[in-house]
Amino acid sequence: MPPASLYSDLMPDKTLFERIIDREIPSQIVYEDDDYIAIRDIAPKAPVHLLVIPKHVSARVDEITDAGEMGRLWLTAVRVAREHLSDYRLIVNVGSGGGQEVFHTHVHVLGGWEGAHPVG
Ligand code: DGP
Repeated sequence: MPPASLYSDLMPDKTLFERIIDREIPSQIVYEDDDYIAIRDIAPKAPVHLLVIPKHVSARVDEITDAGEMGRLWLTAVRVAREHLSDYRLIVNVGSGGGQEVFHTHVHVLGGWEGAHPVG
């Protein structure tokens, strides 16, 4: 079981990102299709910081066991990234120890640094 998140404690019925998908919480949507949505991160860690989110909910990326589903997530992340950036990072935080705060799988797309970018 994934650790309980702050958001699931506050909103037991839906994840934060489900509320964004359902337009209950406003966000800046940069991409959407039947299966995915991409939004701007509310607290960007890079000049461009997007979140690519599957509409089919899993708490953590390692709950996705279907190769097609995993592949489509990464293909969508790359597609969204390339629409905004020529070079970029894709990051997934997994579990609270891995820095995950929202337990609805998502891929971070980060980029837009001019010159030096963060090491790591
Ligand atoms: P993670 O730590 O990997 O679970 O990333 C969660 C990200 O979600 C974090 O970078 C901040 C972002 N975030 C949290 N709340 C909101 C929100 O209400 N709107 C948007 N757009 N992003 C949010």
